[in-house]
Amino acid sequence: MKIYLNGDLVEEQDAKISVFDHGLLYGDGVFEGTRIYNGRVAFLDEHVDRLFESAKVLDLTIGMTKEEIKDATIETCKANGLKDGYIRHLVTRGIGTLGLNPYLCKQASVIIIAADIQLYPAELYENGLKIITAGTIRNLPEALNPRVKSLNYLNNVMAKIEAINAGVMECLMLNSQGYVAEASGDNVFVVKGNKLITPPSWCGGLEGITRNKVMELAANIGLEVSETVMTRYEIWTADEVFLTGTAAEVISVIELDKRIIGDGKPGEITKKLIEAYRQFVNNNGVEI
Ligand code: PXG
Repeated sequence: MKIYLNGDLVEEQDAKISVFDHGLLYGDGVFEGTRIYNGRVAFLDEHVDRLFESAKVLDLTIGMTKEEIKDATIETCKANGLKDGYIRHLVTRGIGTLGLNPYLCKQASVIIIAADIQLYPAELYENGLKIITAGTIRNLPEALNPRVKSLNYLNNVMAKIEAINAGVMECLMLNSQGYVAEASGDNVFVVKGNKLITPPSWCGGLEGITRNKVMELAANIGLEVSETVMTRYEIWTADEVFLTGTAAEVISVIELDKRIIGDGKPGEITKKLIEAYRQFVNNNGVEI
């Protein structure tokens, strides 16, 4: 596998960074996860825009233009002959001293990995996902805003540990006020009648690119879509619940904390949106 590392395509075993890189020392950096479908990169502009926005919040200078990052992405996909897969963009603060000061790091490191993707088993798309509510609350937007896709993902890792230890693969994360924020690596949606709701990102979630597309697709099939503050009341009383994310796409949630949601199987609206999303990503994107 060839990895893009600071302007070069290098073999995986040569793709190394310094132990003095602040990405490692402090989780100081940003990332993106993007999919390749049918020889096309899905939502490349959106992911690169979010990468730059996350970097901007951290006052991290990437040292490449958006166009250069996009060209490097396509080049990396080509070098690995990928038709379907997953791209991880990483921008770290770069090499510095054993001190927090990011301004002593001269140059950011830019890494692009294009690889195969590990997906949820197909069976879970047929039957739905069981999740728990994590005790770990989502990072406060007033502190490290969850809209920043930073290399410090410990908040989500802590929640994921709870999910796995409870025997499930995902979890719901609440914010400090008890409102629903998102899942550890996905956004959350509730269907009730003809209404589709998802929390606004100020409740403590990433503004998911899948989420935004699904809101558009849902409006196209006649649903009344809104960003609404919600508690678990909305989930307990929902007709359908589903998660969205680059890796998961759209996936039904059928249980929360062992309590059945709706009628305990993927609902008709969720199924329609799974299909509409797959249709979209298989027919759009930037050609490799
Ligand atoms: N919330 C969080 C915390 C995420 O990390 C999403 C929501 C969904 O956003 P997008 O833009 O992807 O619709 C994410 C994205 C992985 C993996 O390997 C996780 C994500 C993306 C790609 C891979 O678990 N999370």
